Amino acid sequence: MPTRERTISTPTWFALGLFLVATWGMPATALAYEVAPVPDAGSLTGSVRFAGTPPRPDPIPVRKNQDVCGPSVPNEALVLGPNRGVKGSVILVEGVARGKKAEGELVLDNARCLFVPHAAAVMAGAPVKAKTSDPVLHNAHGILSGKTIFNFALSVKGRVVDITSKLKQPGVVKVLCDAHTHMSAWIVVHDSPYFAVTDGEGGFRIDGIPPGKYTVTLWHEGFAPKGVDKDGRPVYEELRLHREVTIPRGGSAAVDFEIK
Ligand SMILES: [Cu+2]
Repeated sequence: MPTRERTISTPTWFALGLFLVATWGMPATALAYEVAPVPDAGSLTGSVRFAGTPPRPDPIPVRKNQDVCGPSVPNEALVLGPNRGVKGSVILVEGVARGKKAEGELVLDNARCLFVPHAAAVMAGAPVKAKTSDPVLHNAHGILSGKTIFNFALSVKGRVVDITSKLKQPGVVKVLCDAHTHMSAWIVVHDSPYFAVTDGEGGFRIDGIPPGKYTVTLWHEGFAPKGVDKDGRPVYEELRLHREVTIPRGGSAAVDFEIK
């Protein structure tokens, strides 16, 4: 019997080639998240603590509008609470494709020449607004992977800009005010609503998680100096730690991170 070889037709190769060309260089897109009931949901609690002797970064000098902003602002890269709990660490449960609905709205304020909150997290597509409560000109300039994804002037006290549509891709967005080189903030955009930002004591809690095994990521903006950016802002080595966690049916799991 003659051997019949399976061959791929020229049009198929052509189509495959077009697909490869079309997808080459595209950022990895997250799986579409689906809101669904979560029977036997579990929760994740934990903390982030600083181990060892914490560095004490210098205050950041203010170069413009000192009459409103003051001569310097505290460096918010590493903010420790009681027992060296690390405030402003972002905790992400990875790979949850179905589950609870995202709730609430993130408002990034410019208040007394600081972005408030300094570190935040949001689900891609969930409502986010930037506003200013100050009498000086600020802007909110969002950068993801070295590219500007939004840049709005916040010129009038009370002005609110909706930036929801700019935060559709998961990733770590650095926010700068180009007018004030002492100002910076972070928005971590996640592909599901399963995230938390540690409180003033370094604690966090995430509820409504479908039972199962997950990788949990800790992200922190870092405190080990890496130099300065083009405007002289201090830049730090970002931290990412990963842990495997099993969320039990209707129960709670705990994970404690240490950074140093
Ligand atoms: Cu500003």
